[in-house]
Amino acid sequence: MAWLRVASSITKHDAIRKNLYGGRALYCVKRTTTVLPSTCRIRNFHTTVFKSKEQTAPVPRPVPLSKLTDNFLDGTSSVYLEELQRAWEADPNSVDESWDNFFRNFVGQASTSPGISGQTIQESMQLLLLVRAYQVSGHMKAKLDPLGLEERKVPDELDLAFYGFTEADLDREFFLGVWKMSGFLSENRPVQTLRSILTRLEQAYCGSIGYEYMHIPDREKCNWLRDRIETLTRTEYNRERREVIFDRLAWSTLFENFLATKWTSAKRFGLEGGESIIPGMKEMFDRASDLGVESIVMGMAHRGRLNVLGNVVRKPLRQIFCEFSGGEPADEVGLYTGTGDVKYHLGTSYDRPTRGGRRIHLSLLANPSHLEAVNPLIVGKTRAKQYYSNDAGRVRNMGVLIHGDGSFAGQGVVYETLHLSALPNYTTGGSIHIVFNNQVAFTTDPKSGRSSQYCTDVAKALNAPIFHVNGDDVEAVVHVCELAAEWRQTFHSDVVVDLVCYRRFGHNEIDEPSFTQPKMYKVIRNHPSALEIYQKKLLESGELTQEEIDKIHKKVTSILNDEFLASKDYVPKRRDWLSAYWSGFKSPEQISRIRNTGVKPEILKNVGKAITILPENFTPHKAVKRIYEQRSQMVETGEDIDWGFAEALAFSTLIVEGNHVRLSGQDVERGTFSHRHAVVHDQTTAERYCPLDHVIMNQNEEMFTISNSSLSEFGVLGFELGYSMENPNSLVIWEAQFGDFANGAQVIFDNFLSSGESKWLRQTGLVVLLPHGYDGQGPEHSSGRLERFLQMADDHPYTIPEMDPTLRKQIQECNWQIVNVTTPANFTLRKQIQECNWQIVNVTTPANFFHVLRRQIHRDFRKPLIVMSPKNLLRSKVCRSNLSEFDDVQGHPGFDKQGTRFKRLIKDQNNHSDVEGGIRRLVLCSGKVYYELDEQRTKEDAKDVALCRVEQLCPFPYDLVQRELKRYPNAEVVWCQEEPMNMGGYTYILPRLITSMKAVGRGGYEDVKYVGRAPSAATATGFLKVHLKEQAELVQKAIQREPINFPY
Ligand SMILES: Cc1ncc(C[n+]2csc(CCOP(=O)(O)OP(=O)(O)O)c2C)c(N)n1
Ligand SMILES: [Mg+2]
Repeated sequence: MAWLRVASSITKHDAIRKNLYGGRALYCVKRTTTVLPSTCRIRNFHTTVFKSKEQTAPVPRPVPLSKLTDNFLDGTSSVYLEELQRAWEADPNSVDESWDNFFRNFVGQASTSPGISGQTIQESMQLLLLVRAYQVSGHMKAKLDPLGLEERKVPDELDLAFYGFTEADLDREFFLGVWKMSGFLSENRPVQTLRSILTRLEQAYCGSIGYEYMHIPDREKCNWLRDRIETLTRTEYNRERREVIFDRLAWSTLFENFLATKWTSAKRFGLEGGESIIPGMKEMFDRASDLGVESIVMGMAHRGRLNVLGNVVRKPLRQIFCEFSGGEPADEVGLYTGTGDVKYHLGTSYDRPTRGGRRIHLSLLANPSHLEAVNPLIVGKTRAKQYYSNDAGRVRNMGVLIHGDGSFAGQGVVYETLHLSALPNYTTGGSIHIVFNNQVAFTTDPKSGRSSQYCTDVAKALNAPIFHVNGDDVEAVVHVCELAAEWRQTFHSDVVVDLVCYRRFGHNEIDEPSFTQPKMYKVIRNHPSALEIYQKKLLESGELTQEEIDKIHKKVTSILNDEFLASKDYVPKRRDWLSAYWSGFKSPEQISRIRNTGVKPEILKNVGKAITILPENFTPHKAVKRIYEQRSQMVETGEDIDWGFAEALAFSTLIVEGNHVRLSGQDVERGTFSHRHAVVHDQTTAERYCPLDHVIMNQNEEMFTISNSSLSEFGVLGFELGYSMENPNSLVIWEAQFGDFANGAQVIFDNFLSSGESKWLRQTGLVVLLPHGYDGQGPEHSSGRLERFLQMADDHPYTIPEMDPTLRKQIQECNWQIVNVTTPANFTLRKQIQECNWQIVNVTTPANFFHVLRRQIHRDFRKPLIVMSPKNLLRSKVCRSNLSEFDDVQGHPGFDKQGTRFKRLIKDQNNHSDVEGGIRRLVLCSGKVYYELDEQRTKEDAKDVALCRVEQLCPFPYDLVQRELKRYPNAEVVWCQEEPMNMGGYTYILPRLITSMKAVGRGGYEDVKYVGRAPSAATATGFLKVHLKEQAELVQKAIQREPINFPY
């Protein structure tokens, strides 16, 4: 009967909704699929039904789903449906398209399909629930654990009996179609017996793959997946593909075996137990390449890294073996090699040929031990690649991340990185995540390691599909890996492959796993490898013969042996140094020239104008309008340039010179302290305008990028670091909201930024702006924790860098253009800054900020720059510079012997001569306290006190400090800071100042006086009054007539 099916369809729809909303009040759905609360409409039907009929058709009363029986057709619904069918028969266009489809497909079919004539509404609903249950929970019954130890309760919803079906129903035919659905529920599916429906459901959802996607609130995406999961028949690989898969699995397995036999007691964090990840990755990359991916940036931890390097990235095996034996490349002796790192942290990049005959560029980033910390870098680097290759569709460059099960569930940076995935200025069009889920983390079982059912549950928050797969079924692994690539290239969003496997040995090869996982390891000991399982399967099916299998084994083993032999004589041709864009950049032992950073006055004026114009008919907020007018005035008069404008001038002049500038962090567009206003908002239309997007004609939209970020430090700083590593011709900046929040990203500072060049020979010019300065806002908003960055600096506290004679010779012999090299100090300076791990500055003038930013780009090497940036100086009337300090005109302020450039130390502003014997005290300080000291000095008319600003704390400006010490031969030397004694610059400055004093014969430890706050646990007081008192005291003390007591 037509009724049955009509009503069944309606109830199907309701059943789905009820299922989805967990039995709560049903919702009505508009044709546009906008969901409205039930209270807003009358009934829980497909509302389009009412569109043309609201006036004529009787409105049925709601019938609770649980109460629905065939008899309900006797009620008002049947009248309604009769009406509907009659209307359709008279004019098919008079009813909604879905009903039209329905009637066309099924009315009349009943009479020719006796098999389904007995299908009741109840059964239709139950079948629909059954299919839904498999879609939602089929993965709970999937055979995911190769060891079979997993204890999971199969949900009742996957049991036929739950729906009232019995054995007797198995051979009855049923129809399942629902409009706008794919897979089992698509309208064009033939009728099937319950048995075959169930068989396919089991095959599709409960085999070696468990699909989780029903959390994705997008029908199109779910249907896309259903099309691929719920195919009419099972999809199979042909013989040719199987041979390739087998060959790749053999490589993966035999590689680990080979390492195990050659280096029996070495730690290598092998992937035994999860070898199928290698064929999986290879097939994933092949498929991605077929779909347009040209370059993949990869990140992974220790486990299986060597295998991935050798078999996937194709780093030459002889090189891997050579490194494994501890061989140092001959041509690197005497060159800068840094500290190096253990072999399972190293990265590399290669071009890999694909199965489809293309080439794909693969780069594996080096990473520290800290699990998952590399994630944001991968995404950042991928995004940078997309910028530099004009990959606007984000289809040619892709990030792939390999995780461990314990770390994916446990590390917060996983979530922080996932959360960048759809943000306009951070998205990369989706990353593929592979979780190497060996069901253990070191010695910790999942039940102690996570609260979620799966280790991948965090990805559900981002609506990523998750494909759990049994690692023993290599074909299933390959299948989901391909599917992941297809998903990413289709929907441009993240996707997760959860490769459920096991760890054949201990956490590393010398660990004893039975101490802690005795039961598991009893099973593992007798468990065949994935290769053995696959080999058996192919032999049994007759697709490969024993001879063919032996041949593959022999081939792989003999190549491994040959490469091992070759590794003994292996000498790298060139250093694994800087990649393509970085050629010509200098390593620390190659002296780079120092360039001036002043800009021609005409350029300054022109860009200054360009970035102070707002479009006509644009209505900025009136305070912002005033700021832009003031900036325009600054360009006009060349006076009183403030911090925000100096920064904008640095950015715009770099853009004019063709560089890419990117600044990101929390609220950076306006600026936390409302000083930047880089993006202006129209007060009537809410349109945005960014003047720095219009510095040059037809400026690329992203050439200047400024972006508010998600509220993450670890994730966003990591992202920007990865971004900065792609191309040196970019000024990439991360700004913390307040400096103290940077400690949420401590791993990035400790393990990447401060030590990356030393460990992995990779440079970065990333700039980090950390608002810092004591202005009474309490412990959490005063300090950028300067001391921590200084503590990680590797410039020597007791050795003043000397000019190495061989270096001088090297410079003379080479043909690099060297300008302004006049004194040994210049050589020293270059060597010092190139050798030091990073630069730390606390700059006090807008002009010096301009130059220190430009200096990052105007040199032939890259170094990270940490800036303690000001807060109250942003609006200060005294913290201003003249435009002449930015230009390169000889004789202008700012221009000295060497040209216009960043000043590492700003000498006293009182025109002192080379020797000033009458000065009783030399106060060295850094940052905004200078202005307070200067004010106090004026107030007390203390002309016999000299104030010197150490603008660059690291590397320490030994040369300039010595110069100032000599200038004031009789002065008491004071270090003044506003931070507590155990913080700020003191502990870093002290030994370096002593070294400088000794060098000029001015005493030692006891002669360096301290003025500042007492040691403290908290960075600052929470009481404004206390702050003001402390601040006044320290400033007065620094200027007081009486000598300062030692030490405090
Ligand atoms: C942030 C961090 N914490 C702790 C460790 C020490 N550690 C190294 S491996 C490991 C276990 C990781 O487990 P999992 O993510 O499941 O990877 P598996 O070793 O099992 O492949 C731990 C705790 C680390 N490297 N990084
Ligand atoms: Mg694990």
